[in-house]
Amino acid sequence: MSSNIGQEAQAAYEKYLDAKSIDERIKRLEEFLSLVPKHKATEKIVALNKSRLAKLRREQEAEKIRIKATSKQISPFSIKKEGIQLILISDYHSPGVGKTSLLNLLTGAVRDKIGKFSPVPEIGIYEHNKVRFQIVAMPPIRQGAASGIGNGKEIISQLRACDLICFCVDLSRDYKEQIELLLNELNKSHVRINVPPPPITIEKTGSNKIQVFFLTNEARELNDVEDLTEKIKEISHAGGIRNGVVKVFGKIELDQVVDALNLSVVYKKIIILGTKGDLALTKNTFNELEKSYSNIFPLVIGTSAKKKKIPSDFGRIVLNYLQKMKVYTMNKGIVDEKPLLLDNSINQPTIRDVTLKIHRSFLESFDHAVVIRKDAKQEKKKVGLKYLLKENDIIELYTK
Ligand SMILES: Nc1nc2c(ncn2[C@@H]2O[C@H](COP(=O)(O)OP(=O)(O)OP(=O)(O)O)[C@@H](O)[C@H]2O)c(=O)[nH]1
Ligand SMILES: [Mg+2]
Repeated sequence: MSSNIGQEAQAAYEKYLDAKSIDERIKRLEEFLSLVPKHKATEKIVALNKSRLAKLRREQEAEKIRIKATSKQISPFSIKKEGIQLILISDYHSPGVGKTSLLNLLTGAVRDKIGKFSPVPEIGIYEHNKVRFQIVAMPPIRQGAASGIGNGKEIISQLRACDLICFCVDLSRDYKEQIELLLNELNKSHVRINVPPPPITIEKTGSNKIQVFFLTNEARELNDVEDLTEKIKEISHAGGIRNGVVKVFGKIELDQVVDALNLSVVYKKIIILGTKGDLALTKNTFNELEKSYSNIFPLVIGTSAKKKKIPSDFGRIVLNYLQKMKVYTMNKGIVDEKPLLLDNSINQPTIRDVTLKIHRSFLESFDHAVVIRKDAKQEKKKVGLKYLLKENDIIELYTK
């Protein structure tokens, strides 16, 4: 840079050369241009740097647009979970089954979106007996969603994390077509439906090859345990595990060993919500559907958003289906209005589960608990961590 630009401008120019970000470079270059004396000898330098500045501003603008576009792409599908999350889905090829209408019926949200195609998730909160349910109406699922078609990856990744998937099936149209498409895409995405996770765990270890342990009586009583052990070892080996501990807790099939090795397999509970139950012949369709899919879907609920019909205790039905037990905590004699939901699907919950649900520190500093059970002989009881809980128990924890 020539010496006739002055010291200050020279210093600003050097700062510009050192600047890392676009914003910083723009700022330094503006500074330089304001400091450099404007005359014939500096004309070219000024022009050159004005052009540089314009280019930087264009780059800055493009960067802003890019950031905005990416955040827009991510945001509608990454839903912050709240309460018990229910996701409504349907078959794209049978448009307008009534998901947005059901969401509106349950939560009062999105009234103005009914009858319009929903390209992004719509969300509302439904409350039943102080339990909050987040209801999400997803855009419908296209054929090929499992391989990403129609935001398939984003939709399915949300389904994998939710508490309950609700297939919304229009009862006035071919129900089989709608259900089969959804089943097919979920199956391809390794989502197992309405079956408990297999009673087997596989953990990798550093050495000792593959060891198999049968840990319950049910597991030990399986036919030909030795043969099974060999097969499990072979499957694990083929699945890339050279060293590991396999624990079997109950009756298992070999397919389940393969599933246990595949981390992308998830186990989800799914119900069917039959929609438009006010239309002609839908009663017959409902009965037929319920019967023909009873082996996969133990719970099918008929609804009509038009007639505002959905069971008034829908929340309780969902909690039962998810095998959630409701208990209440108490602090200094005041019972919390909001229930605590405990998982009652595998083992009956205990006080220990309550401490863990509230905060791990409660388990470490636990002394005893007092349980109030309204219909029990002894209504109030001092108990320990292993005490088995029942629905509607009131619990006060005491720490050391
Ligand atoms: N007769 C009748 N019509 C309904 C019912 N529920 C929804 N509809 C109508 O069906 C059409 C589609 O309803 P939406 O709730 O927008 O359907 P959707 O599943 O959200 O549709 P997409 O967002 O396109 O997937 C609208 O015209 C609704 O008025 C119902 O219970 N009975
Ligand atoms: Mg909709």
